[in-house]
Amino acid sequence: MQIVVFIGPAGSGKTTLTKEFGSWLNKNEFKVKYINLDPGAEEVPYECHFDIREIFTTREIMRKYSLGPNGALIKSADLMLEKKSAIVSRMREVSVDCDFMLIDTPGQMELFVFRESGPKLLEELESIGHPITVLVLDPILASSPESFVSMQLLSIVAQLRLGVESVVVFNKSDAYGEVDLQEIKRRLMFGKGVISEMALSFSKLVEEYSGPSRILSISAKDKSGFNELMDVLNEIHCSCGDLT
Ligand SMILES: Nc1nc2c(ncn2[C@@H]2O[C@H](COP(=O)(O)OP(=O)(O)OP(=O)(O)O)[C@@H](O)[C@H]2O)c(=O)[nH]1
Ligand SMILES: [Mg+2]
Repeated sequence: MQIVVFIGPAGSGKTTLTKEFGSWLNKNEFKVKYINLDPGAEEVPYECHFDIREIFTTREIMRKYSLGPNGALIKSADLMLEKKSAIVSRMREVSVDCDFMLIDTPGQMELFVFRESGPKLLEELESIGHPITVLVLDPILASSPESFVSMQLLSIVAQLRLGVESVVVFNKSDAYGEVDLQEIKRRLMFGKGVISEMALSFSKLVEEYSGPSRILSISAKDKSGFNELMDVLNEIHCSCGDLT
């Protein structure tokens, strides 16, 4: 069984991708289970096999603790840690008879990655299967070579914090086109000044740890790039020694 955790900045398409990649997997005869870990979600477009909102919602937290939206989001992240055992135990039940467990996470990526709940939850999930994160990004965040490298670094930071391997997907290629890696590389090579030099050396460093095949352009809306995403997930899944 593969556990795929979709993380990423607000509005990058995590929820849409969870739904569309899941239905694509279904059509390819895989058994899929869906988990929603976003307590702030109003609606989710897929059938949840476990939904954090069964335990609490961000709206309830705002009322109960008289908090504003940001305070409630932080409290939600910390509650996730408090309720970790109950959450993982529900996930364990759900993991029976399934090929892929797809996990949707909150838009406030920093809460999942930098507070304790995300790393601790993923650590516990290792007892069920080997999680892989998919960092879902908007192509607008890679509009210059320097911002592209910043996103690569974000992926490395997520790997360091969460302790699991990560794939970067630039979503919404239907609207923005595919991210041209060759062109970015070329512009990085010929960039002038300290910032460009810094971007180039960071880019080399990132490639050492993740490789170019870990960056994909996809469209959740058009279901394009899913074969490539599947190939990379399988490659990581096999390289971590889990051949189930
Ligand atoms: N054009 C286009 N729009 C997309 C794609 N994927 C998602 N969107 C749109 O992007 C917006 C945000 O999508 P969501 O799936 O809710 O993104 P999210 O990352 O789950 O958002 P939060 O959970 O609120 O952070 C919606 O309007 C989607 O319809 C895509 O592949 N192409
Ligand atoms: Mg979402």
